Amino acid sequence: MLRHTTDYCDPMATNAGKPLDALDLIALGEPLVVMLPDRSGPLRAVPRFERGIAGAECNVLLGMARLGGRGGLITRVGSDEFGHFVVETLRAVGIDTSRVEMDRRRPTGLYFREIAALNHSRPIYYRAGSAAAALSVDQIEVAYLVRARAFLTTGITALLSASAHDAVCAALMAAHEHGLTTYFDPNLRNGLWGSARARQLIRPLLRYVDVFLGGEDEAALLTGRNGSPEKLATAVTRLGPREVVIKRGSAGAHGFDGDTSHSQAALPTVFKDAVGAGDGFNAGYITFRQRGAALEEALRAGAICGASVCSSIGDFESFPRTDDLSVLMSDASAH
Ligand code: KDG
Repeated sequence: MLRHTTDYCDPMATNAGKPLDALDLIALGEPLVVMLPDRSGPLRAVPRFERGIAGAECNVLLGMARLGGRGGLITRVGSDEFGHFVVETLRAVGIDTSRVEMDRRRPTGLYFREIAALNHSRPIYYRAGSAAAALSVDQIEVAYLVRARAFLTTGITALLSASAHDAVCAALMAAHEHGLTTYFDPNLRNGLWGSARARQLIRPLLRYVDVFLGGEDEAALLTGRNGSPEKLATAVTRLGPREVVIKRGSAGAHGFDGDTSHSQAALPTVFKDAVGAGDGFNAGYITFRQRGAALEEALRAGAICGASVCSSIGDFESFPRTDDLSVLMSDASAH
């Protein structure tokens, strides 16, 4: 079961001591309303759905909020019921929504999840022409970006539309120039405006990226190389990023920060669905790095958060809270 909006908030999460308007991370990306089926099988045979919130960048912000981080989102949603639902859900956990524009003509992006055999799920999108596809450079304000220590976006946003690609490019350049740590997850998928030209559209962005958090296949496509995770990580650094995490699903993750290289095994989980696991990994990894953790510890936090997300069908509902994560971290380091 999805939790009620107000339960997303971690009572242990505190922002005490931080300047009121300071943010740990600003993200740029499309929030989606997700409809989760109450049973497996083709959607034509599913009578009931539970509404949730999704979207890669939102998932990262929601995960970080569970761990006490404060984020802000730059985006567009429709001025419709789902748009209000998204804004209220994010606000309820303290995410700054002052840069969420509500569009009177375009709808909030929506997708349905279909669960096939063996728990493989398939997304079915209703996002073409969504409000977020009209993201543009007009929404990128340096004065807002510099409130944060870090910036994150994904290839989903970069490939939504030509104007969204421009916005991603402008935001990455500005964040990089103003000393924010810039994080990028390619999160490549079919069916978006730029999907067929992903390599050509994303490669030039990587020169403004500090930390690359991507899959093996994505790193191979973007670098034009194949090989071990170590080789792929080195190849990615040649495109710009100084720190690279290669996420490998059930084979774990490999990190390289210029000095150290470390491989983390995937952790066992009660598996329901992997969608959102990469975002959960990112939220754990970024939070730990921001708090000064070494590469190895941040990879472990990422692996625990990613594995936790796999234990529910929603994108982030089973993301751990601070106290649970501390216990899981000590258990994992004991093995
Ligand atoms: O990483 C999970 C997201 O990708 C999901 O919540 C939404 O598929 C999605 C998309 O394309 O934004």
